[in-house]
Amino acid sequence: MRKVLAASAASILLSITLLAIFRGRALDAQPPRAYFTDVAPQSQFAYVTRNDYRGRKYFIQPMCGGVAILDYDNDGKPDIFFTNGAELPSMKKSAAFNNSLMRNRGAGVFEDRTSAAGLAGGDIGYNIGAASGDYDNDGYTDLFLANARSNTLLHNNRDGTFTDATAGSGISKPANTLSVAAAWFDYDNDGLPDLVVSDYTIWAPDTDYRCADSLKREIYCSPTRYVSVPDRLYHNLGKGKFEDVTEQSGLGQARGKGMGVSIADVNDDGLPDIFIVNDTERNFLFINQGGGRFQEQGAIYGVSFNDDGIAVNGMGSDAKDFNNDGVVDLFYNDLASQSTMTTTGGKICIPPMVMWTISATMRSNRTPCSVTSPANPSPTSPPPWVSLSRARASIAAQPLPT
Ligand SMILES: [Ca+2]
Ligand SMILES: [Ca+2]
Ligand SMILES: [Ca+2]
Ligand SMILES: [Ca+2]
Repeated sequence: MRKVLAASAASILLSITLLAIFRGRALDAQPPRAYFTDVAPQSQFAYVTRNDYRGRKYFIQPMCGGVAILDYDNDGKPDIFFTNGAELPSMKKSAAFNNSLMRNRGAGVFEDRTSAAGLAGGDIGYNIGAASGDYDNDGYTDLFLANARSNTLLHNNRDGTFTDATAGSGISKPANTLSVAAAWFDYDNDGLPDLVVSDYTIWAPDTDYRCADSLKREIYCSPTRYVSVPDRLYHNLGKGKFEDVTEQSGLGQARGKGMGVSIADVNDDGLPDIFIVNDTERNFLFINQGGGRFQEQGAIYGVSFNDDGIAVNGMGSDAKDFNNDGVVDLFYNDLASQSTMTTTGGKICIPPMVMWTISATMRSNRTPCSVTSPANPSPTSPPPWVSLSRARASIAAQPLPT
């Protein structure tokens, strides 16, 4: 009975939420329904995400497969870069593990320019995350790859090719640090994009733990088996040189298992702040104090834990003003159990699209976010709502029951 009541309450809540959405659009002409068509067959995608799972479970396999969107050739059409894994345990990047650069030719067609851009192969190990940014302000977007082993800085040569510019750049890290994601942002507003990298643990194939369930089936070990590490911040000195300012900036004082990175000025003081989601540990919100210093204030802003006070398996994240109230919101994903969006105004709520996928019993004690009409909606075009798309999965010895 309790379950039925909970489900009913959830249905009512959803109805209210949907009413709130449509009320904001009532005076608009019927907006086009958002939908997607799979246009991949129009292009010749050779890329396949490969984590090299061949019966032996290495801890990093589930982390494989990052993506960056960048217009690398400045033709006005955004191109796509995918990362890929490497052979395990050798970490060798044979052709099957190439990353992929797909050039946008328009009309939904992409061409594979990985080899032409000089991005095939290379002894760059197991690549996980990718972040695009024009770090040398030459007008062409460059790439950073967050890797197991050394990270990689790829300079855009302005002729359709890239050069590995890692050596001598100062972008280094303690040996065997497992990096997952990164973001370019100018934390000191000096005009030079700086780099923050989320780091997860210390890991190498030969120190990979092996774990089994009660039936002695091999499983991926819990993240708690691995040590936590600080995320790293690199100050851009210009001319392709960076200084690791992890310790003096304050980031080094917080140790976690970093996954998704989002940049936003959450307190509207003109200084960009850093949100880093951690796997099985509290999330970090590094508030920019100016002068190159950050303070971790996730608890003060209510984003350290989910709204049940739990440190979840934080995965990806994003920062956008989803309800058009002029204040940036933070979103993060965990494994296939729940998700939380927290507004920076201190109000904790769940966006309506996320509520659909939370179990009925959990929905009943959560609050839907208020949804307001965007400022000055155009009568002829859909309002500028941001959209949220997310992918979730879980890790299990056997397939999850449907
Ligand atoms: Ca392009
Ligand atoms: Ca550049
Ligand atoms: Ca800077
Ligand atoms: Ca700020």
